[in-house]
Amino acid sequence: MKNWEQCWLPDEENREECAVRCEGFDPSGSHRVLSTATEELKRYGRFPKDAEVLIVLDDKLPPESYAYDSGTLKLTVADERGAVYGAFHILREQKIHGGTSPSFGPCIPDNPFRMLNHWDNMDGSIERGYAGLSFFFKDGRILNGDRIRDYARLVASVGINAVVINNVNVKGDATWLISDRYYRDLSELSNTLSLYGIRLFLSLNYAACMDIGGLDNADPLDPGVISWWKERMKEVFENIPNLGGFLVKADSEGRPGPFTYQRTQADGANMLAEAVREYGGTIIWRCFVYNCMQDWRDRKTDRARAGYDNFIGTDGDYADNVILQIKNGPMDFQIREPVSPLFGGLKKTNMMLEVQIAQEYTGQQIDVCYLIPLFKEVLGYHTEAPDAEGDTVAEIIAAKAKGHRVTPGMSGIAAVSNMGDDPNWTGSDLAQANLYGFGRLAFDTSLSAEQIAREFLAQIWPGKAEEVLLPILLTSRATYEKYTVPLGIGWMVRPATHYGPSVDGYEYDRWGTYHRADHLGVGVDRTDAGTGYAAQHGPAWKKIYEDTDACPEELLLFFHRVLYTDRLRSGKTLIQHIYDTHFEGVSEVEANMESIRSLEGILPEKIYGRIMERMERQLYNAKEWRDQVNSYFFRKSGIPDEQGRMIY
Ligand code: GCV
Repeated sequence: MKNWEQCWLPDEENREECAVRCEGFDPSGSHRVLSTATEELKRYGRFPKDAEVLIVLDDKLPPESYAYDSGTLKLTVADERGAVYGAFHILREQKIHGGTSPSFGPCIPDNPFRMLNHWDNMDGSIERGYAGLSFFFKDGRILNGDRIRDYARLVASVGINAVVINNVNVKGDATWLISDRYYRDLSELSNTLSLYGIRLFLSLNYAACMDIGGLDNADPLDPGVISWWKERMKEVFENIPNLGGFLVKADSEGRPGPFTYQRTQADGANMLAEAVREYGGTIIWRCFVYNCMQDWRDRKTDRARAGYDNFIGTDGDYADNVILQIKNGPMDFQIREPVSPLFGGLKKTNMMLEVQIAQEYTGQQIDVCYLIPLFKEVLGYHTEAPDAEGDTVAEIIAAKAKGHRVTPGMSGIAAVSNMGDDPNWTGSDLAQANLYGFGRLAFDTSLSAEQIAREFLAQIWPGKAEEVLLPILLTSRATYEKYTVPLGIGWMVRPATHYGPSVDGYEYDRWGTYHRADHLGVGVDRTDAGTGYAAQHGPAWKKIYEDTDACPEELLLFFHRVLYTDRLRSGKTLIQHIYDTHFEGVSEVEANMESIRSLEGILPEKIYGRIMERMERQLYNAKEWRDQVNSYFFRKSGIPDEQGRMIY
């Protein structure tokens, strides 16, 4: 008996299996992925009695794509992965439309890489995990079996084609993943993933040549280091089938990297890329490189600048099997940030967008926070200028942008996973929408946040529950933002855990995360007169961001220091805006709780209970945020709330 759920996937029903015939595939191949697709259709598909579904290979279609003709029950596919995605698409439509699927397609994935990054540690814990423990690792061992198979099925059903199973902070046992201690288990795990067309990636310790190789340095230009990696990669790729390559966090938050040897990030990435080239391997190199030992007194150093400053000079220096993975914003997955200026800045480098569906700073899968609206904003952002063409982040990561030279197939989107071994995979039932939505959006960036939410709800809780939950999901990001951090300034979270308010929690610390509030105002000047960050966005955006009247208001405090008495576009003073939004945020959570109460007896009891339990915690959290933020600014400014509400 499995103690985990199937989320949006169809339940197996006792019905006659349909027949599935495949045409055009090489008869001598083993076709494991194709068999997965046919199995899914046979076991879960709903077709007329005695019907036969036909899967036809069409090599004119772009990789991984598919189309379905419901009249003839013909699924035309580019390859075996296309068959899996096509099969799941049919099942999804059948579930939504009460048993029948319309024709669709051709459906062509926008992004070559559609990836999940798990931050799982080998002891079973998960860095920033809010849904239980790891299902990949336990006590230094690798797990396999039904749960992994169901994981692969679940994520492949929304189009995920690559996963990194271990934390980017690679220490201890995890460094040994590239050694014979783990080859056998990794190879089994990789085989399971490959059934659903998913490539396995591992996070790599840049200093493995020292930590497990016994070398005295990790200089990427040192011949001894180069040959150690070459030999090790040969062994690794020979022993682990279906291995796609490696994700590397170097020179970041205490992790080793090429800077120690006065080499560039490109030197480090290229050295590894050469070692994996022969095996078709890819090196995904993160741009999250900044000084985490900053002095809070220093107002010139700006963490927001760091990614761009560290990487822009290396544009064009990377091997064609390197992809730079860039977080959506220049800081760290805050509820509101500008889009990283690296996307527009790098013109000759393969790039991948990194988002986080683990809700580290956005409510930790306790508070409802549907993140697809945020991801849509990032994808739709014009990197050159608001009215430019062919320059959005979506176009850049799909290798379709003007003026960007990239290697075909070497770009895409990755999300830091929100999954764990909780029965519902994501702790919060509503957080499943972020997992579902990320996959769907990565495949088709033109889908709207609302379409995705509707699709998700229609499969999992249709009818009245869908009606009630849809507006809650769609407004949840705005609600969360209202009761937490105002106007893009970020942080104000409790250090270490990152859940709950602590306005000055990071203010006098070393992490480069300051709001600079005093008795007159709050915000960071990132114009040329301040840290100069705005200029990284190029002339058109610099002009907008530097002008307080033109700057998107939701980012005002990210770019400017503003006085509490300054008026916003609404006519309200900044301080009144802070008070009002915090009261509104809490009221919205209360209203959401009330609407969810109407689902008692409609949602399955277990799910209703789980959702309400989290809503209560969210309400408590929202009140803490409201009262701590409002009191903090009242005490700093001495300005009372115009409406005389309770501020402590
Ligand atoms: C895995 C933030 C998180 C860290 C995380 C890091 C990263 O700093 O708090 O837990 O480390 O980002 O993305 O590497």
